[in-house]
Amino acid sequence: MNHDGKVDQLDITTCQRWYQAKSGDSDWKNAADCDVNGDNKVDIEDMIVVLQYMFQH
Ligand SMILES: [Ca+2]
Repeated sequence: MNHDGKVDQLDITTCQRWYQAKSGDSDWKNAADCDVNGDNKVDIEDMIVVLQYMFQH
């Protein structure tokens, strides 16, 4: 998410900043990194995916 090659607490923090951003927002280009499931919005589902990823690795 922050392009350091791993998922960690910093990514959670970054994505919380973009929480509820969606495709079409002026800053979507940045927020899109946090749309990990690719449904064109950043919501709780993306947070869950990130959290699961973090705990699995
Ligand atoms: Ca999403």
